[in-house]
Order: sequence, then C-alpha cells, then structure tokens
Amino acid sequence: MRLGFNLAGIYNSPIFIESFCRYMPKKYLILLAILLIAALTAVAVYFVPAPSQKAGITPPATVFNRSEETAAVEKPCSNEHPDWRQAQVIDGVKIEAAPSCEPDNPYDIAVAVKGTNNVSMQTLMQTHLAQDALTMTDDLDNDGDPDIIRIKLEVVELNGASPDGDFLINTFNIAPGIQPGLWVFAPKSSGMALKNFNSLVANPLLRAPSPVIRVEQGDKVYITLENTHYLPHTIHLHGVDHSWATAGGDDNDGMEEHPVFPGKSHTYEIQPRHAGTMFYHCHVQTAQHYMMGLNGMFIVEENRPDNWVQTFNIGAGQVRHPSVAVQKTYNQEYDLYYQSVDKKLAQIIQNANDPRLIAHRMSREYNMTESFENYFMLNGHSFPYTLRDAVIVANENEDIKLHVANAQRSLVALHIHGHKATITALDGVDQPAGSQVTRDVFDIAPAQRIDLRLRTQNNGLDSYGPGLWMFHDHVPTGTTTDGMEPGGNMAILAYKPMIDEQGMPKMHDALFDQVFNKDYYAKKQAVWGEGDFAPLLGEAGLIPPDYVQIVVFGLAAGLAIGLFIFVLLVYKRKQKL
Ligand SMILES: [Cu+2]
Repeated sequence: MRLGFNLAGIYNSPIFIESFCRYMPKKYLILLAILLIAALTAVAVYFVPAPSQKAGITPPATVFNRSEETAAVEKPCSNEHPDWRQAQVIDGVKIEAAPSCEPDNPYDIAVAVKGTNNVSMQTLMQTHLAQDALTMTDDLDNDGDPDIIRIKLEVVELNGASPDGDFLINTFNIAPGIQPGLWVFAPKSSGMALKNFNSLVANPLLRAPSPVIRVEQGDKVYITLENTHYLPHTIHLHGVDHSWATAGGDDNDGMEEHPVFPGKSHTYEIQPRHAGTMFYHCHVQTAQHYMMGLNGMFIVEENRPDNWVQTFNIGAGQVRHPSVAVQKTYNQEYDLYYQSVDKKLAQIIQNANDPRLIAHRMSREYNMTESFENYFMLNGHSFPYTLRDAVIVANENEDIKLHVANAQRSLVALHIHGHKATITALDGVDQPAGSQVTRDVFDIAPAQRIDLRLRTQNNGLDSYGPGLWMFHDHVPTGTTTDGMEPGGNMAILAYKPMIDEQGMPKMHDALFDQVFNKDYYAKKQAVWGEGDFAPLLGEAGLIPPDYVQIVVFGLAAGLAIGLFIFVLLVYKRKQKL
C-alpha cells in the first residue's frame, strides 16, 4: 500500500485546474499571469549568457600579520650577526673578514666554494640551500679542484601580491618603506621562502640581485633552470662561451622560442674557454622580464691549480673567497651590480595574482617605450641600505678588484670620489696594458661589464687619502629614489679607521636620522626638517589668517542673507493683505 502523498498527481489532475479556475476570479488570473511573465523575463535577463566571462578572484579573508611592521625611523644597522663579520674557516674553506653591517652568511660561502655535496650536513643546515643546489665533482685536469659543476636555479617573486589578502609577500625592502615587485633567479633553496612562520620577509637567500655566479675557465658547467615561477623563462648566457645547442641538440642559448614553462626544467651546458666578467639573463619577453630583475653577473675565473671559486656571491658585494688568480694580484675583490626599476612595471605583480592577468598587463597594456626608471639599486639596495651591505672597506696601499655590471635600462656613469681607477677589462676581455685607461667617470652601457683596479695609494692620482668617499652613478637620476635625494645607488668607499665596529661610516648620525626613515622616502618629511636650520629650511607651515578679510566676509554674507529674508517676509505680508 502507498502511504506517500502524490503531489504531481493532484496538480496534473483536471479536477485541480478546474477548481482553481472556478474559485479564482478572471481579473486576478490575468494579473497573476502578467506578474509571472514579468518575473520570468527579469530572471532570463539577469542570466543572459555572455560570449565570455571576466575572471575574478575572491581572496580568503586572511588577517595580515602586522607584528613586524617597523616604526618610521629604523636603526641604521640591526647588527643581527656580528660573528659573521670575522675571518673564519668553515669546512676547510677560508673566508675573509667582512666589516660591513650586513655581511654574507659565511656558511653560504663555504657551500658556494665546496658544493652542497662536499660539506657537512651541519654546514648545509646553516644555509637555505637545497641539497642539490650546487654539486661539484670530478677533477678532470688533475689540478686539485673539481671541474664538473652542476648549478640549479629557481625563479622567485619578491614583493608580489599575496593570494591570501591585501598584502605583499616574500617582502624585500630596497630602501626604508620601498618594496617594488621583483623577480630574481635564486639558487635552489630548501625550507620556507620566508624568514619564519610569523614573517612576510623573504629568507636571506631570496633577494635582489640574482646571485653572481663564478666558475673556473674550462669547467664543465651544467646550469639547470627549475622554473618554480608562474610564467615561462630562460637563461641566456650573455658573453659566456657556450655552444648554440646542447650535446643532445636542445636549446643552449636561452632564446625566446625555447621557453621553460612553469614546473618544467631545462639544463644549459657550457665549458667556457675564455675567462672574464660576463652576464646572464632571461630572454622571454626580454624587456619586461629583464627589468623585473631576471639578470645577474656571471664570472669565469682563470684556470689555476687548487682553484676552488666561490660559485655564488649572494647579493653581490665583497667576494670573501677570491679565486687564486685574483688573490695573487689583488688585496680585495668586490662585485658591483647596478640595476633600475620602473615602479609602474613593478606594481603589476602587486595588483594581480592570476598569471593570465599579469601576462596581459605586462606584455599588452604596459608600454616599455613609455617607461621610466624610478629606483636605482647597487647590489639590490638603494641608499641608505647600500651603507649596510654595499660599502667598500679599504686600507691604504691596497689594490682592489672591482667587477662592475650595468643591468639598468639607462647608462651608468660610475664616479668614485677621491680616486681614479683603471679599466683592466671591458665586457670580459682584458685590455692590453697600453689601453688600460685611468679616469674618474666610467660610462657603462646597459648590459656592459667593466673590470676596474682601484688603488688606495695616497699619491694625489690613485687616491687623495683616507676618507669616507662616496661612489655613485653620476647620471643625476642615479642618486635618487623615486625622485628623492639622497637615494639610488649612492654608496661609500670607506677607509677602515672611519667605520665603526658595526661597519657603518662614522660621523653620519644626523644623516642617518633623516634617511633611515620611511617617511622621508614617502615624501612626508622636509629635507632639512631637523636641527638648527629647521625653522628656516623646514616645512613652510601655515600662515595666520587675515582678520580684516574674515570680518568683511562675515558682514557682507550676513547682510546679504538678512536682506533676502527681509524681502521674503515683505512679499508674504503683501500677499496676505
Ligand atoms: Cu623571464
């Protein structure tokens, strides 16, 4: 027996319709029909399908962790790792002292010299390097150093939009409060991309510029790009001796038509016969990807016995384990990497997550021919952060080797105060002794590299004596950060007695208060807003009002309103009469 109530049966039965019509008056029926038609039309209009739909993202409501937001004024040097400054030996690798405020992690250097496969797990754990980031094997020429080098690089986004809410992630400040969106190549890393669970700051391995890579002349080098990014990229080894195709017939020039897509990897094979300071960069949508930061210095060191070169120089700057040939001729070695950023391009990755939107905005909406350079960086930082890790610390009577590369869109006119340096190589080719020009401004075209010999002999030519000598790009924009001076790639050549125990230049306290301040670069603060001259040169301030003007205005306006009301009352009275 069926116990259920059969609704369909009732509605379909002629008795139901008949009784409905009988009890419902005709005019209501028509009204009901009209209402029904109107409602259905509205529904149809609302759901009318379009030929395509716009993609949208609704981020989950994650709360931004503000715990690490700093006050406007920062300590010039955080002095996080004073022990890293000392000369030391790790896993048998001799690491030179680095007096600057933010020296490189010496464990990174030990691994960069010996390879991830030749150091203790204890050493490797002090870095963020993956176990296969850099393997070094096979002394092919029996001269005491490994000759098969396998390097793995990833692509990392800095200061990009978080998919979880309205904040940036993998943050990397180039100057106080300045966080442009960047892409960099980075050695394959392990663990979190951030400093810790409670942080949005990128771990120290993930930073601008892309690492300086050093190999030895004649090494068999395999560079694998493991594309961890959401867009395709390549590695083009600019100026480095490489065949056009790999032994297996694959692309070896990193050209646009051979992109390495997200999640894919590709290995470039080289055995450079020529030593010198070279370059590498992505060659997909080259103009934009290059300006986003996908470029770095590639140095081929001369072949020498027992020559374990420092494969990665993270963040460029001082080379704390120079090659055998450099050690023989020079007291110190530095990599100087100049880079610029167009903030309009950099902002694209801060306003979208969808790779299709980013590709659209970057390649079809953004117009490189109408672009500007707003930020100028030396070794990934703009002044005053250049004082933390891009200082050159010299003693008197030294010969210092400088590798300088220009990854800016515009020319660099490098000027070192108080010194005249000498060009020893151009684009990785040694200059003959007679052509080694000594001068005080070096013009470096985009993508060019120069090697300089900087002498600190106080003889009125090489050096004018000890000091805190500024060095910077003499193109006027180069010393600005979004137009604010002092900024850009300004840095200091400091003679050792003139820096404090934290590696910061002495006698700069007043300047530090002004510039280690994000309000200064946000243009919220007067340039000479502090000190004795503040009343004269600080904010223009407010001028007291003109009281005569106020009284005259009040009287005139009051009278006018009064007169209007009076006329209105008179008119009404007349109408009543
Ligand atoms: Cu690319």
